[in-house]
Amino acid sequence: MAPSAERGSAPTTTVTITGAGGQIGYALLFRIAAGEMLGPDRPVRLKLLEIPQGLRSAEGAALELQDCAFPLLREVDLTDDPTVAFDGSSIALLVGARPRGPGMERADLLAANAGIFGPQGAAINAHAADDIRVAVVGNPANTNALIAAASAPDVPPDRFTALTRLDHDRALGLLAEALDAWPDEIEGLAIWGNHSATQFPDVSHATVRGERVADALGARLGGRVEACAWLDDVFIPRVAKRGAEIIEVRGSSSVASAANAAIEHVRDEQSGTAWTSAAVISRGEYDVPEGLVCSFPVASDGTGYRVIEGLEIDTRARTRIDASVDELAAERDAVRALGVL
Ligand code: NAX
Repeated sequence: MAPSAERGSAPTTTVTITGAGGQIGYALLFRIAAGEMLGPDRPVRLKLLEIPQGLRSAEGAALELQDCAFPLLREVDLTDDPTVAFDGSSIALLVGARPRGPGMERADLLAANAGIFGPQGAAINAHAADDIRVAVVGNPANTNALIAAASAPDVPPDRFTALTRLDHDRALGLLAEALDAWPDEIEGLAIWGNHSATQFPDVSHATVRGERVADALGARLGGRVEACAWLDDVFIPRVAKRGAEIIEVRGSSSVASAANAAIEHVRDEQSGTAWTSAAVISRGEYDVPEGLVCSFPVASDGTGYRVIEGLEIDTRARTRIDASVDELAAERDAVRALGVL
């Protein structure tokens, strides 16, 4: 117990992080405690959930948090019990997940993660605060979010989202490099579909310094045909496979960039944004079947992500979106076949 958990006038926000003893957890905790996710005027109470084998590592992180003497950090609790971890939680970052082991089929992976995200959804349903918002990072993120939401029938489904912000930021970074621009000079980029190799990083509505990205690329690469070829053959596969590229070069998976994207995802949902990408539960927008957790271009007025509607989708984009949505539907069907949904 902290000496004076309710010190100061601003109410303390309880943030739960699962998998807190892992790599992304370690990259997240200090930035959240420093106020980079919720802002410099919102004190936080961190609740760290781990499996028993991960508790020691989370405990070490908690000691380091204490050593930072963050003024906004009111309390740090560690537990391996989801009912304790989500008690009173207003924001939950579900990072811990079961990775694919050797010889594991997709159905085994989905089943193993259903065994994590189902009980966590149920614990959120029973114990979280009324204003709970859940962001799923652990893979397969979209379907894990679907399972958690289905296990929390009393929580509005739109409170559950999954992270495709890292894909969005990867696309922005690579496009900025190709256009010799700053990332914040590019607007209107979107990630559609699944956080997987089938995702569709879409520049068809994007502009750079007010000029259509397609035109700017054409001017740099020698024409529209060349620009389309670069998008299809270089940009889209490189964004979709960036995680594998990082593993190959760095020798381990994306960590700091994933934590950064998770912080931006929650920050923008809470403080508002006119345009970014996030996976949200489809209400049938753009003919994506209702109930799938699909990445769309989204906006937030501070009360949650909403799909930006009314964008024109050409046949090329439609084919790519459909391929990724088909994969999401197959994942949902596989989970249904396990009797989880
Ligand atoms: P680590 O293996 O370093 O950490 C995962 C932690 O989760 C471990 O400490 C483990 O003990 C814990 N854990 C496992 N089951 C748990 C449970 N039931 N309850 C609580 N904790 C549990 O992985 P890390 O590099 O941190 O990655 C975490 C997840 O993020 C992985 O599933 C990874 O695939 C996913 N990613 C998602 C990204 C996205 O954009 N959506 C990008 C980065 C990352 O690949």
